[in-house]
Amino acid sequence: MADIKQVLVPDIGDYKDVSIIELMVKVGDTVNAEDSLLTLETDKAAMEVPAPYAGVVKEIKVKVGDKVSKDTLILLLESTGATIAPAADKPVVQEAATSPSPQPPASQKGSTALPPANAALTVPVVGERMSAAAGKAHASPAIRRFARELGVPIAQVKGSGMKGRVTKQDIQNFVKAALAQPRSSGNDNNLQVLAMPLIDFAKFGTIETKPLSRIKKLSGANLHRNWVSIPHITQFDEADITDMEAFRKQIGAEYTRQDTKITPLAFMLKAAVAALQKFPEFNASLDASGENLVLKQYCHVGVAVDTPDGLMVPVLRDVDKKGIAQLAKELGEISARARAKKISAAEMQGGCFSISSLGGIGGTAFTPIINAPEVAILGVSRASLKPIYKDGEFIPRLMLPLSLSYDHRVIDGAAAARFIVYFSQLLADARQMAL
Ligand code: CAO
Repeated sequence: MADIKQVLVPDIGDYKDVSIIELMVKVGDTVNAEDSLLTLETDKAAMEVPAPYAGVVKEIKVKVGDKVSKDTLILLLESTGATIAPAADKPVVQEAATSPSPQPPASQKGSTALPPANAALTVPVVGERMSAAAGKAHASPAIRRFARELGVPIAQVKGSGMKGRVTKQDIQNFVKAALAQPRSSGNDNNLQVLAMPLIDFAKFGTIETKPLSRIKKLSGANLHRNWVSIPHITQFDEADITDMEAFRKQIGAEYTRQDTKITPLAFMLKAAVAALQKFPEFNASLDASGENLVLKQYCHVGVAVDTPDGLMVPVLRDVDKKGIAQLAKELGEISARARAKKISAAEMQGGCFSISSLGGIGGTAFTPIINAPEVAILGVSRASLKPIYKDGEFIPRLMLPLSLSYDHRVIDGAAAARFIVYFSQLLADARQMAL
């Protein structure tokens, strides 16, 4: 008779109501003792919960986003009779060994019971999950986070630990080897800057400390890397969108009845595609050596979406093959899903170019940060009526401010000016986009 057992959250110390951020199994999966079942994360730590014995997953009782504590029922596992994981119910705190944060000086070490912000809690052995057979790196959440923060593609790191696990030392060796590469490499991050001073803000008044959201922590590390490692230049222009707006309003009512809101951004996606096709070095990335340009034959465009938890950039696929109404529909759907935290990591990958529109909010110009490995990003601000001198008189025209940031290693200033002028002309005469 089938031996179906309940798998509960093991003892996770003082933590209660911890969020599930990843489920690693589904119903029907066969797991070995110690294979990871799910990842839990608090603001301060991440940990994986191992299978206490080998078996087949019969039913899953939790989902991503659920909050669990010790003894919460996770799933039902039909035992296949293999070994019980030793110490699977005894999580271990991995601190200095895995934390990417520098240790504070002795004078600042307090009696705090919690691990430092980036430390990870893992259950022994199983922390290093991921099947090598599946072609993924064997690494604990803390090691993966460490790699992410350093911008190290963990799949490229050869693991020297038990069963090929990637260790902290492997990541450090990978970084050392990368730094030893010739300086022409596109990945040189060896910046020597002063450390930020440690400031006790409470000295100056009442304060409250609020942890950054998970999205902000992840996107912050990427933004920082892109900001310091790419030589950015931002080229500004204004597009006359008077006629485009008249047309958009004319067709808008009809599409609103079909539940599609056509905003200026849908037209800009289309114009961006035409400009990317005319200037292919904008639809490109530097390869890992920094010496070759990878030109893309596809056209996926990322759109920055402001969500309550921070900035997300989901990618609209094959924008060149879609019309303005379909793009508007997809834009509405993808931004709604981003705000509802229903965008997968895969949906934020593969972009060729990004558009960041703050036009619905306001502002006259800004300098967007390039979303590497892309080489350019278009910032859009709020259109306003301006007096434009034409045929001997000033006439009111609706002008849209554009800010194009580009990677100066790949794109020359003249090419950027040509790109943005062409883009502006397309918006000024939207009929050209149909050609
Ligand atoms: N000028 C004037 N009005 C504009 C405009 C512009 N450039 N762009 C949009 N609008 C109008 C729209 O037409 C809409 O008007 P109505 O409600 O009267 O129809 C209104 O502003 C709101 O538009 P929206 O913001 O809802 O829709 P959108 O398609 O323009 O943008 C999205 C969608 C998801 C990009 C946007 O909501 C968003 O999140 N923007 C923030 C992106 C961000 O944070 N960027 C900063 C990243 S740092 O680089």
